[in-house]
Amino acid sequence: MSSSESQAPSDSPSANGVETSHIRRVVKLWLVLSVIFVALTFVVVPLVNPTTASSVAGFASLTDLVFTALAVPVAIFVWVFVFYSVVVFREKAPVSGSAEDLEDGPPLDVKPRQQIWWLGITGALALTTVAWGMFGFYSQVADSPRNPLVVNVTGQEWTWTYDYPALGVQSHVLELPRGRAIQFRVTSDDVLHGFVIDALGVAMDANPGEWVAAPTVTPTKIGNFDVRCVELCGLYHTYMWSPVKVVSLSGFAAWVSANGGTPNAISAQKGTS
Ligand SMILES: [Cu+2]
Repeated sequence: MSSSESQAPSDSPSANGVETSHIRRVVKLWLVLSVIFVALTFVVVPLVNPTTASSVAGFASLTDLVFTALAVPVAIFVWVFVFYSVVVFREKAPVSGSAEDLEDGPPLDVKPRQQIWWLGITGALALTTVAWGMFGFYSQVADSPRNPLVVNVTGQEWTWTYDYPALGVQSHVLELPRGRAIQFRVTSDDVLHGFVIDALGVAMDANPGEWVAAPTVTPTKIGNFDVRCVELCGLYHTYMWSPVKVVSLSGFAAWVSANGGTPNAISAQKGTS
């Protein structure tokens, strides 16, 4: 006898009672696991996030934390439903005979209340993430200093080239002064690359034939960080993992001089060229 034969028809009061008790159990499981894992999120995410070493990196880190905390209950909701269904509604007796011996469960009823909740909650979550990103981007644009030091970044298989047009310097190593607003403009010479410096909260596409400019970013910590390419761009893609050095203003001026540039322009750049 299959399990569905022992159940009452779906519109009977006892079937509704059984359904309600299943839903209650699933919701309880979901709530308990969500509380545990959201709490864990607040412990683990700050540990695995990169150091925040720029004016915008803090917002990037906070976004990671908030979006993970929002996503965890959604993921647990799906997993709890799947595992509960697999365990509780499994066909327990070994299947014998033809496929016609197996019966389908009762069809699902349309429940407008559940649909409204479902659409309301998922819609609100989606709109929250959109609004979060829009306000974050707007505040970064609005806060951008007027007179950034422009760094033109070109990705090519398989290296990055950095051009500081105001300083007359070109380099394959990215060197930046602490406390000076930087504007990256990014392009590619060949295929798609992705220019990412986690510690500075910078992530931009490098598209062939197109320059992309981002809001300014001001390095706030002296140290060595990493640039990585986040588009699989060919055989030596990993070669595009390269160092970023954030140094003091005077150290940066010395580096510009050593590379044949004009350090006087570091703070004097007007507009962009
Ligand atoms: Cu690449």
